[in-house]
Amino acid sequence: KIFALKRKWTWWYLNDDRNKSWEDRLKNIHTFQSVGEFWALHDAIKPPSGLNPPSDYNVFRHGIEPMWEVPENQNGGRWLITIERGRTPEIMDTIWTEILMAMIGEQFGNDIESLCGIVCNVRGKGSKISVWTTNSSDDETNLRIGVVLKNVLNAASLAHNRPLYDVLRYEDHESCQKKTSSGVKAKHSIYAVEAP
Ligand code: M7G
Repeated sequence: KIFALKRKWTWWYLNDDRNKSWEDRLKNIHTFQSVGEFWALHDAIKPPSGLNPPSDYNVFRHGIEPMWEVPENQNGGRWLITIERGRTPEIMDTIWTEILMAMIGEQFGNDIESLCGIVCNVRGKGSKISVWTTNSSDDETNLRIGVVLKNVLNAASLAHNRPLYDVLRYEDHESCQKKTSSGVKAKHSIYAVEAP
């Protein structure tokens, strides 16, 4: 039996070839619309921790390219989870798979229409996982998406018996593109554990 997903998703890979432009490094690997196809792909390719930095995985709603320039991302932003250098690589793989399952499993309800996809940036200096949303000014929707992420990751932290993250920070793509060494100011923050 084929367990159908509600919509199509495309998995992309940005390779580590530093001699090529960013656009030329980005390739779409496969579009899937069933649970079986998703797991076959997920298990056939390397987990994020097996990629050579700098490279990325992106899983986006079919039809949305994982780049700032397209209309769906032009005014968008991202919920960002930073994975410090010293953390075990499995943490990144777990966060990646947990958010992926939540996303293709429709745990965001109607807000999925505002969610474009998820990104894993594998970097030597510390990797990042982010969830891209289409309108960085739509605070209500972005905060609801953030709360679902928090719930998914807190449940996964319990299941894996270790805290997977400290904080989710929302920033708009525009400030990321203009970022200086001082970093980007977050528009919203959601902590894994609220301050007492
Ligand atoms: P990054 O991969 O988001 O973060 O951006 P990093 O600093 O952790 O590596 C690194 C560089 O990749 C940017 O400065 C851009 O040159 C390029 N780049 C990243 N993104 C997401 C895009 C994009 O959406 N479009 C284009 N044209 N370049 C991008």
